[in-house]
Amino acid sequence: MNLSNKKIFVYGIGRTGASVILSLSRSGAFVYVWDDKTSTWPDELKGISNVEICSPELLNWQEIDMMVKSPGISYDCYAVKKAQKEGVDIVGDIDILFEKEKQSKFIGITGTNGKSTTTALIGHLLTKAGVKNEVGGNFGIPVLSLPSIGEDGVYVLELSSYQLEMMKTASFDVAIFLNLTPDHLDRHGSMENYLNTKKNIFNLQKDDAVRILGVDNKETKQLAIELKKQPQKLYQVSFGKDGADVVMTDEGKLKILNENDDYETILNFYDFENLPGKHNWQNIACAYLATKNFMDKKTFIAGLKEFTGLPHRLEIVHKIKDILFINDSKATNATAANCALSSYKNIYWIAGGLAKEEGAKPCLSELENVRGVFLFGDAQDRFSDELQSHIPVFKCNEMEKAIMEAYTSAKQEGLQNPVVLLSPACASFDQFTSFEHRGDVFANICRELEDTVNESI
Ligand code: UMA
Ligand code: ADP
Repeated sequence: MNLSNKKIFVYGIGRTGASVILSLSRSGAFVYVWDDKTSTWPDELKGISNVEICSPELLNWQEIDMMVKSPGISYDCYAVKKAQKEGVDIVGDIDILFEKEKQSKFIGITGTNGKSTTTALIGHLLTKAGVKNEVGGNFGIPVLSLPSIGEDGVYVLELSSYQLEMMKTASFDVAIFLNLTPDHLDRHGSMENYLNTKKNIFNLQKDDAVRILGVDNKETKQLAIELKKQPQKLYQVSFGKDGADVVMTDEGKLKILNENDDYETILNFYDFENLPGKHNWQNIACAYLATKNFMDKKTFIAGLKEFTGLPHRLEIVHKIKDILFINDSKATNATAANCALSSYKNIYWIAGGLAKEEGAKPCLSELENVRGVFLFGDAQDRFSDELQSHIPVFKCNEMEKAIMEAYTSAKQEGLQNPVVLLSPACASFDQFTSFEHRGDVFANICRELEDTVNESI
């Protein structure tokens, strides 16, 4: 992609936009930029050349060669419609990286849940095996801020539906689609549209590329039928279903169908307690398949043993006597929260925030181990209505009160190995700036709680 002297409109100056502007300006393009909320330049962009702020309404669209849109900006806006009308190509940062770094290998990871964990795990395993790699994308590191890694290097990219929606040229050597459950439906409109954007990850893959698909959801199972007709190697990954190429059995074994049509046992998930919960089995299985051409089984197992998981995902942030405090702030939808609820006994569940379309109802099947739910934030009344005929509900308004009440209940009940679990099943933006902020606040309050207890002893 020769960008020298091209005129490019960059819409959005968040994390993606800032890295795009820097990269384009270094390539010799002239960049017009706009952001609906920011009227000041981020520090890293101050003083760079060939960049000018211009609103889409004032832009001379006839002279624009390309528009780069940030993933969070919907297609349903003036600038996108105008670009489409004027025949201006709308491109995302993933395609730009791919065009710049075609010589490298690309592993892409998508799905509703488990993307970040699987992405980080693959990056960690490659590093342990001595394979040069860079990890980024929806993971929080914009792809155009990643360094060039040459033909021996591997880009491991977490891809959101918003990024996949824009992708038109990137081709993944290995593409993983973990699972699909309702999320982001406000943006995509229907599960069908959500699926269609996600399955873009398999588009444009070369015939010798690898596809890894979790087939335990209705939509992904159907997709597998379509993909099986195509030449790329497809691994169907499933919890206990006969017939899948890769099976996670009830006993905790990872089994893979070999050339003789026999299932070969690769590992026992229970040997890796650093990644708790059955949902992590899916992440481990997919990471195994994605990395098996880069390392032997021994190296994989040694690397897996050392992986400690990511912050804000079932992260033990504190312990007071035998009460564990677990931060699962990244559970921003009910399916993710369900995984947490099925991973422990005697749970004092802290939930709330901005509810997704499906609310807390998908959690009704996983309440067996929940002693009570302590609610906060915008979703409090709705969650209370949905849950109160099933488990004790405590409306706490704020996170701090929810923690105090959950901790008090856990102490009073005196059950074995109790867990105070933040797994909100909601977005964070009503009371926090991000899921990380929400998780940090949770961890800090838990720590203060211990101090208070110690002081009172
Ligand atoms: N903006 C406008 N007009 C709009 C909407 C936004 O001008 O109509 C501007 C905002 O004022 C802001 C900028 O666009 O300044 C933000 O762009 P963005 O929302 O695309 O966010 P970035 O900071 O570029 O971060 C994005 C991803 N965010 C989203 O997709 C919403 C980050 O994923 C990602 O880490 C980053 O690129 C680097 O690749 C975050 C996320 O929440 C973690 N992702 C969603 C998820 O995981 O569920 C998809
Ligand atoms: P993502 O990047 O897709 O949001 P994360 O790895 O950050 O995924 O995990 C987000 C939440 O989903 C966490 O609460 C975690 O416990 C849960 N989770 C992780 N892996 C899976 C999976 N394979 N299926 C369902 N839920 C998962």
